[in-house]
Amino acid sequence: MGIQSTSPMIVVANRLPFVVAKDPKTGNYIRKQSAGGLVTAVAPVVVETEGMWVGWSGLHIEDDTFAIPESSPDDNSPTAGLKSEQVIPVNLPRKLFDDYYNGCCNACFWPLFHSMPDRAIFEEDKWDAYREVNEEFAKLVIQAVHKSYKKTPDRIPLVWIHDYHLMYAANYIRDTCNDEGLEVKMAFFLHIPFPSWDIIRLFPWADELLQGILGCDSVGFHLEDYCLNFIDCCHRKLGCRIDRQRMLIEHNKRTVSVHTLPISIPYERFVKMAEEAPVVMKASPEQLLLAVDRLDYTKGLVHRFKAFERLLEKYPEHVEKVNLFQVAVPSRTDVKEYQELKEEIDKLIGQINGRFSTPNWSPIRYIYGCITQAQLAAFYRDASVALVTPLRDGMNLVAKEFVACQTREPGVLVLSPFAGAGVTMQEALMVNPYEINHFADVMHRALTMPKDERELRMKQLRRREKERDVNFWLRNVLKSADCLGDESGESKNR
Ligand code: ADQ
Repeated sequence: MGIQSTSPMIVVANRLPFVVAKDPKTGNYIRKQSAGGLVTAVAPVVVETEGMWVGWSGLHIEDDTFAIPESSPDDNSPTAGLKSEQVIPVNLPRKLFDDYYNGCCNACFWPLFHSMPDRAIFEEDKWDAYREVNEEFAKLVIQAVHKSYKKTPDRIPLVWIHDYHLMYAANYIRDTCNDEGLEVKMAFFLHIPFPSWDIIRLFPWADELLQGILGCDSVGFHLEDYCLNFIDCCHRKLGCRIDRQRMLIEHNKRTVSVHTLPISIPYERFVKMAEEAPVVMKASPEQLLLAVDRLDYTKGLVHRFKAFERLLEKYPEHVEKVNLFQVAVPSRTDVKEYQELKEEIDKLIGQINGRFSTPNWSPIRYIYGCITQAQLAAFYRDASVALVTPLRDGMNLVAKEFVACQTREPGVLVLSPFAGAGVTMQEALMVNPYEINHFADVMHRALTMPKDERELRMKQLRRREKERDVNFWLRNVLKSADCLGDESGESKNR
């Protein structure tokens, strides 16, 4: 029996749970699967509850006849059970989308919420676009609520809004539903950190933003620290009455509950993939330090390469014995800052490889691109050390995926305390990525750690991640929104 929700779940996210693309052969629209853990966990609940998913399809479509394609008969992905009527695409003009997505979400909220305010650009027209797009999403959510009541009139839908792209949508949905006499439950979850009041107040329209989030009944963050930051902001910026202990906020005569909900991964799926994946890298005496990230300045790639260079200087015994293998997924490639970061990284890798390479060995191997899930699982399984060392990160799933895939010789996780994962994954070797010298020492320690210590640490890490996987997270989300059904199969509402 899967996870039971008492409410039909209407997920609202920037992206749909799959990409819609044109089949080059037939010219028809088809679904292309995305393999994220969130989709794997949440899509079955949407299917089960006859819910809906509202999001951008990845296309700018001028053709009015566009419709979401049905899943193909051979589709065995978690979204296969989602009928096209359950998928509501948001279609936006290119310029508006660009102002909202690149101008506001990526150029302002992303750096600001990662406590890097110097990188954040505050522009009123981009904020206007953000609000407009949030309203567009909200209008489609209201249609979805109507549809939901038509299908299951006795069940109050749960509107579950995701992430920093949609912090302003809730009040529009709430007010319109109120006017139209539609009862809804509303929850919000933020996938990135929520920073302190001192950072949030730099955003010129912070009050509106906070009020936007408070339009929901329950609000979730990965860490207690993020929850407390949010509560503090509502108190200091909006003057709300708050109860820190019970994590409650009073706003407009309503009480909003705040919840610590650390996200996780489909643990067993990764174990299975690691057990089944063929070896991808040919055997060699070298030890592999693995890093997997989106190419983003928050992920600390530059600091990591510099620390690796220091390792080779300080501990020359690793020369010809160790490889740093960096997999970087292209991200936000039309933003100048990301293009510059890529150039900086290309240059740095070239310098380090030029400096240390020998005729039969280069220190850094680098893939800039996407790899398959099976390859990823094989890399995780066969690495000696994983370097998960962001400068700041809401949670970081790579740390958890690595641990799940450690099905053979136990490796070592090196983790930054500035990733949300650093709070619970205590058996990792912790390192401050800004301390380059110490970082090199920690890499050395990881590479030379005795097997019994590696085993002990990895066992604990694996046990915790197995217990608290993505389904554990989802159950807690539903519980916090007062929607968790009876898992014996009964589901009740009203
Ligand atoms: P992200 O910043 O995208 O997510 P992360 O949590 O590390 O960061 O997730 C990245 C995902 O991409 C992982 O599932 C990983 O397997 C996958 N991936 C990475 N490299 C890949 C490659 N080359 N090919 C294919 N897949 C690859 C945001 C927040 C995080 C938070 C998550 C979830 O920034 O802090 O953990 O949301 O809430």
